[in-house]
Amino acid sequence: MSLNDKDKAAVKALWAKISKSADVIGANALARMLLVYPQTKTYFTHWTDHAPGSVPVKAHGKKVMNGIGLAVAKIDDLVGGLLELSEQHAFQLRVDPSNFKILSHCILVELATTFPGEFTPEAHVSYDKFLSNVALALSERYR
Ligand code: HNI
Repeated sequence: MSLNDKDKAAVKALWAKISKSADVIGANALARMLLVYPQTKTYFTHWTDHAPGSVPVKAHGKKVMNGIGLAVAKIDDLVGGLLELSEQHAFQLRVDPSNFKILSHCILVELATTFPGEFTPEAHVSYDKFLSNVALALSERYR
């Protein structure tokens, strides 16, 4: 489902409030993914530690949220804006695209628990649509 102007405004408004906490959200979302969906750990066998709060989890959580920040900036053209990241995940990292939905869900859970006041039903709907579209854009180069 494509994002309408209301969704885009809601995504940008919440991002403005939470972007300073992006590193923490990313690290927690990633840690949650690795714990709850242990099959995702197969992509990170080169790490020495997969525990919540570990150095690689924190560093990678930050990178992922940089990607989400890029997506917010490119919200009017997610496919074009995320093409390079899609290319990397498809051809270098070889991540099965079904995992994008899993991580998106973990990000939503983190947003909801960290910002219960700001994560209104309206923000929830718009972020759900936004992250679905991010996952779709990241899948672009797999076709
Ligand atoms: Ni992903 C690297 C963004 C989902 C596995 N990933 C990155 C980088 C960004 C990024 C940014 C760094 C690229 C670079 O170094 O130039 N990843 C995103 C985003 C999502 C996502 C925005 C979805 C919301 N990645 C996933 C998922 C997996 C995944 C779901 C696997 C389960 N990503 C990786 C791996 C790397 C990676 C593996 C390389 C990590 C490393 O240690 O080098």
